[in-house]
Amino acid sequence: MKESVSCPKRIPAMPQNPLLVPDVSDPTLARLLRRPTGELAQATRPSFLNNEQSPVQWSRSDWDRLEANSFDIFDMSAVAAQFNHASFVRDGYAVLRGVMTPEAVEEWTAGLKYGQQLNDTLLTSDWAQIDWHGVGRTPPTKSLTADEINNALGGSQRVPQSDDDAGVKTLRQHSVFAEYFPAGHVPFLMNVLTHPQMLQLQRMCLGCDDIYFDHNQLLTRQPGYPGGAWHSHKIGGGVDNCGPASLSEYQAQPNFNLTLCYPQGFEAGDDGGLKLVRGSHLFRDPAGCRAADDEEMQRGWLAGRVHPVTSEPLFIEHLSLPPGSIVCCLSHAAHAVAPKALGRKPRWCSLYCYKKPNDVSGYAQPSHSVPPVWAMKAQRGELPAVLTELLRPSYDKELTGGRTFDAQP
Ligand SMILES: O=C(O)CCC(=O)C(=O)O
Ligand SMILES: [Fe+2]
Repeated sequence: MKESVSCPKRIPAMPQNPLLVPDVSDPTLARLLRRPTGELAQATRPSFLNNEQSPVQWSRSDWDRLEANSFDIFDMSAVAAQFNHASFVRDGYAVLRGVMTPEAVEEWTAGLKYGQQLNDTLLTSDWAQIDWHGVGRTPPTKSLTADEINNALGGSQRVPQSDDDAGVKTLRQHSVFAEYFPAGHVPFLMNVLTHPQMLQLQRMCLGCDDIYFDHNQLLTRQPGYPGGAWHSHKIGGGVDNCGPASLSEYQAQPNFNLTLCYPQGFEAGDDGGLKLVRGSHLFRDPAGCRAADDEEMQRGWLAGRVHPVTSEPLFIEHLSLPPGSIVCCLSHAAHAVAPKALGRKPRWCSLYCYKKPNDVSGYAQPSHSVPPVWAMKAQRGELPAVLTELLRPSYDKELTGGRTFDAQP
C-alpha cells in the first residue's frame, strides 16, 4: 500500500495523560515525549490557522507581557455579595450575575468569537496539511463528510468523534481544535485560566487552597442548536454512583467545579441557556441522572425526590443571565441546555473546570483533557509557576496516586 511506504509503522494512540503512565513502552511514542516541546507545539498549530498569538508557542517574554497587561476580570465585591459558600455546597451551584468587569466582558466575548473562528478554520481546511506524525499518529485515511463539517461549523461539541478514523480524537487531544483547551489559542482565555481572581473564586467554591486545573472548552451554542440533554459528570476516585452523601462527606471528595462563563449572558426559553436542579449533586448519580428533555426528567429522575438538606421537592431552574455572568457548578449537579432558536444570536460561553484533591487521601484526579504538550511544558519548568502548579495532575504521579485517567484508586 502506498501509505505504508511513507509510514511503515502504525503508532498507537497516545494515552490521555502520557506523563502519568508508569512506562511508555512504544518507542515512537516515547521519542515524541522526549522531544523539545516547541516541536510538538508547532505540530499542533497547522499554518492555515495563522495564529501568531497562540499561547502554546509563547516564550518567556510573552508570559511576562501577559502578567504585565493583566487587569481585573471580576468585580470581587459583586462576587462576595452574591456568593455564599453554605448555599453553594448545599445546592451544588452558584449563579453570579453580572460580575465580570466591562473590560473583561469585551475581551472575553472577542476571545470566544476568535476561538470559534479558529475552530471553524480547522473544520474547513485541508487536513492533509496537518503534521500528523508530529502529533503522534499515522495520517488518517478517512475524512469528515461535507454534512458533518457543515453541521459542526459555528458551534461546539458537534464534530463526530466516536472513533479516530478521521483523526478528530487526535486533533481534540492535542488541542488543534480550538474548542478544546481554547486557552492555548487565545491570550485572554489563558489570562483567565491563571488569573488571581479566577483562582480566588475557585478557592471560595472548593473550600481549599490546593486547587488544580482540569479542563477548558468553548461552549458556543449557535442558532438552530437543538438543546442539550440532562446529565451530570463523573468525578472518578470511587465517589460516583455510590449513593447520597452528607454535606461534610461531600466536601471531602475530590470535587470538580465547572465554571461556566457567559460574557453575553442569555435569556430563559429558547436562547441556549443553562438549566439546573438544586440539591441534585448530593445524590452522586451520574449513571442514573439522565433524560432527553425536561418532561422526561420530571417524569423520571426528579419524580418523588426531595432536596436531601431542605426536603423541598427537586425542581428545574431555567436560568436567564445578564452579560458578564458566571455559573459555578459541582460536576455531580444535574444540568441541561435549552435549544437556541433560529434568528437568535449565538450564545458565547467558555468552561473552565478546576478541582480539589481528596481531603482524606490527598490524591487529585488525573486531568481529563490537558493537551500533552502543556503537561510536558509544565513538567519541564517551561511555564510560569502558577500554571505549573495548576497543571500538576497532568504530570505528577505522586499527586495522582499512580492513576492515569478516571481509574479508581
Ligand atoms: O453549554 C452549556 O451551557 C453547558 C454544557 C455542558 O453541560 C457540558 O458541556 O457538559
Ligand atoms: Fe455538562
